[in-house]
Amino acid sequence: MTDRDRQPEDTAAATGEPVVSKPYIMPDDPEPGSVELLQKEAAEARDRTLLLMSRLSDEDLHQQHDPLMSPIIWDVGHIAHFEELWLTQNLDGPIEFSEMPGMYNPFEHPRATRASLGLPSLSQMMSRLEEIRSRVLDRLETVEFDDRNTLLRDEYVYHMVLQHEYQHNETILQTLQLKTGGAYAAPRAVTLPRGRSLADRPPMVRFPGGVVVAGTDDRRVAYDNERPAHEVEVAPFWIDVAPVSNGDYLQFMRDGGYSRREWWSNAGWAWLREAGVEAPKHWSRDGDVWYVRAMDRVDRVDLAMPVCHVCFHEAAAFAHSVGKRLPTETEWEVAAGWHPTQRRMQRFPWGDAPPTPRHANLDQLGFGVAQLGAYERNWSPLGCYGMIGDVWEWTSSDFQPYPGYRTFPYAEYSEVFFGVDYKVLRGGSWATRPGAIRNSFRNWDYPIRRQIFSGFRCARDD
Ligand code: AVJ
Ligand code: FE
Repeated sequence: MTDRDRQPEDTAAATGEPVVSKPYIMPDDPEPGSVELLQKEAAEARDRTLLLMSRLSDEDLHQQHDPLMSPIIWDVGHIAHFEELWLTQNLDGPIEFSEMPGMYNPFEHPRATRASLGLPSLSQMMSRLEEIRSRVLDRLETVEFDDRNTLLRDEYVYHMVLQHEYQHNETILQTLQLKTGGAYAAPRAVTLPRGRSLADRPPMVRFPGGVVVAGTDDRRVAYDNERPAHEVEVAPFWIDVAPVSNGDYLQFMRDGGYSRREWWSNAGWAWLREAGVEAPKHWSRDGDVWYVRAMDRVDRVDLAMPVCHVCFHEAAAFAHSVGKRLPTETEWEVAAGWHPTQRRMQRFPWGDAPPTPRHANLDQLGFGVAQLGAYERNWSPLGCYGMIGDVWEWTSSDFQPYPGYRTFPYAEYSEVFFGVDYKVLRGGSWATRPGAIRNSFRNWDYPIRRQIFSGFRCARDD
């Protein structure tokens, strides 16, 4: 069934039954670059959006659950109108991002104001999704993938729109984790594998220094901020084999981490005074025992899981407390993908092949992080575990353009955010769809943000 003949009543949101879509590229998939594959991927992306919405009431969808987040129905409308903008209007001639319909234009309406926009009801939104998608699919039947059109070459604009939906799915999950009025009943569809002790591994590995190639020249799916590939001279450094665990982080807390001024930067201390927190977001305490909530599940903090929901300042303070620092984003990328003998950057820690459910904790359906060591394929050539999946990892780098950066196709994705206000995060989280992550992918947020699925690993100089 294509989205075109799908009726609103068939959808998960209408029936309340989750549609568990096939998450990964399968051997019987249509050929890469074919219209059939794009159709299939578009339907699969939409199934996931609808699955995430399937247990939410109209009220849940329209409410502002947190000032940092949009009402979920806004994300859904924005997904649809972004698709309309790029895959109908824009294919035959350039149009500007600012032509996005006012209500769904993120620059016209800050997140905290979006609940008062008079957003459509769920059933109106379902019709809107159908209507736009049917025009997109009609247009796809006749589109000519002309190599002289940089939007269409290698189906770039279709991959961009798919990734946009995937990214907003992660945004929706951040909102669902913050949901008011009862925890989100996560449609858990997979049981995450158990971890393996990494105690037989050294705690850190060393990069001997040298010239590497960071970034990518891929023009099929990479965003403009990942390009171009460029040589960087990297000094020798050490980096943690694994992300910082809850056990490590509890030790920091017990060592007085949240009250020892000397471990915090000035900005970090100022944030801490104002925020007044004593643990990662979504942690709670009963006497001496710490609990963590992931959607509707509350468990004792598992010492073997990577710490999640910490901000840059907490990550930097932890690193300082153990005599380390955060890696730069280049160091992170080297640790994730540099192949020492082939002298090239791999697309993923395990090689160039896309992830499967056995490679990393991605794709949302476990609805939480997995214990460290759970994925035996998730090792990089340098010897780092878990650089893709579970938690985004804070780096020490500001979000800046690479040398030779050129905006493509719109400045509102990256360019308007470049500067010293944002820190780069790498590697994706459990809430990231596999099509929206690779070693070169750059995420960014303010250093005070904890609503994202963020953890970190430490590095140090030689
Ligand atoms: C890359 C996650 C920072 O949510 O602001 C979605 C992704 N850009 N629509 C964001 C994005 C445009 C972006 N981040
Ligand atoms: Fe967007």
